[in-house]
Amino acid sequence: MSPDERGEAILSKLRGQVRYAFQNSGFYPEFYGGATVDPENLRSLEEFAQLPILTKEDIRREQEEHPPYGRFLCIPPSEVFRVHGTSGTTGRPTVFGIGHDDWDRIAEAHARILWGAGLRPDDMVMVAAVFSLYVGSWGALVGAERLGATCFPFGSGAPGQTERAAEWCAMVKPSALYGTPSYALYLAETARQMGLDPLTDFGFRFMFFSGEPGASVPATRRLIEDTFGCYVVDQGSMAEMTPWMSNSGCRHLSTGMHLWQDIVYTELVDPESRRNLPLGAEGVPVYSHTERTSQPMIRYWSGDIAQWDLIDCPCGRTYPTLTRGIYGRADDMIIVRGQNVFPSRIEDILRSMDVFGGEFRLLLERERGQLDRLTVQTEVLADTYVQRESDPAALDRVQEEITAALRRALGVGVAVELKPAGEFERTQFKARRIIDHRTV
Ligand code: 8LQ
Repeated sequence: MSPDERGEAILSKLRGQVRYAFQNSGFYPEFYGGATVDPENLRSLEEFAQLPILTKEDIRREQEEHPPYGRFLCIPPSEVFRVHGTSGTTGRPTVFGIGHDDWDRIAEAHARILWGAGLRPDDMVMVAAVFSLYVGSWGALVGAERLGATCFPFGSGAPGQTERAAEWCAMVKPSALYGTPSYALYLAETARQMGLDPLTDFGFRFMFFSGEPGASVPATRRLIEDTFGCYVVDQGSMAEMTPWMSNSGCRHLSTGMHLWQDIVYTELVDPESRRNLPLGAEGVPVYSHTERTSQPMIRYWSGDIAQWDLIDCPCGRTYPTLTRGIYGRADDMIIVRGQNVFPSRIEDILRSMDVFGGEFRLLLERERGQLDRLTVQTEVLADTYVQRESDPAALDRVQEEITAALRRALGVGVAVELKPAGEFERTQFKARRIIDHRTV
């Protein structure tokens, strides 16, 4: 559809969504108490953009006062078909109740989007993410099921499970994989330690990822594609926003994600003024359900940083695109001597270097009255440490090389510490690479 024509269709869905939430939830009438527009009859997308923005804090507070769902629920609790939630590692967990009709619509949306990304009914999809409260794995599963693919719900997270995953990949040869980019790299490392070659012993042709940056980090994406001989698609908004695949790449996109605006409507918003930003700008994605009847989230603040634009994609989609994916979070952007530094940029540089050992950590420190200090702790290949025995300056040279590459790319100098490959823990879920020791 042309963007204008689609805008009309989206407005009609959003108008219905907001009216429905206003009339059927206990939360939204109160939340929209001071609204400058009529939530029961929005006349334009500009009016929609005047509704207040909802944050995770709002959800937490509401759910604490009215457990377990808060007054978001628009259906009787007995009609909740699935309960999902966030893990709560950074505060009180949030709960989402999903009705049966919504679950069906999620399956339908994910099937459409996966088809657009290149999945077909003759594929076998290995879901290599934990089956728990986390809705990532379940969302991938229902979408693949609805599309008619063969599903292989392997899961992840249990001790020894990655070794078993490698054995199963070699045995049943799934053609597609869902998980996190970190997990795909961990699986490859584990397979190699077992004497398996992910390129020749496995049969992947397609991998779709969500949950963390990686699939749109050029060097990481290339590494995964070369390691498995597959192509990679980046996906993912937020668990609360399921169908979370509404941000999705396609077969043709080398980085980034199209925004399937008719499924989940996304605005890009200035982090300070909170006003809508035009195409081409960088800002915070704010998401809205357009077809939720159980627990709709409207204008939900992601806290992420991305840039959006209209691009001429060979897939023919006219949606706006997050051109470089989601590359940072507003709150873990590191400011080093006035320069904004995103961990995903550092990842891109490190992974493009031959000596890189597979993992890294970013150590943040601050002393009283001083600016933030960033140390990049990076693994380097074991060979470099072996080489040191005959050539004591080998490590210094590698350190200088990495320091220079980071300075060139980031525009500021950062400290670099080398560690032998295998030093840092691998993850079966989302990587946590920032160690924040800023106490002052
Ligand atoms: N996040 C999620 N997807 C991302 C991506 N493709 N690139 C960069 N960052 C991404 C269930 C789905 O996996 C979505 C999900 O992970 O939901 P969560 O657990 O609620 O986490 C949401 C956050 O993960 C986002 O705000 C991004 O910071 C990150």
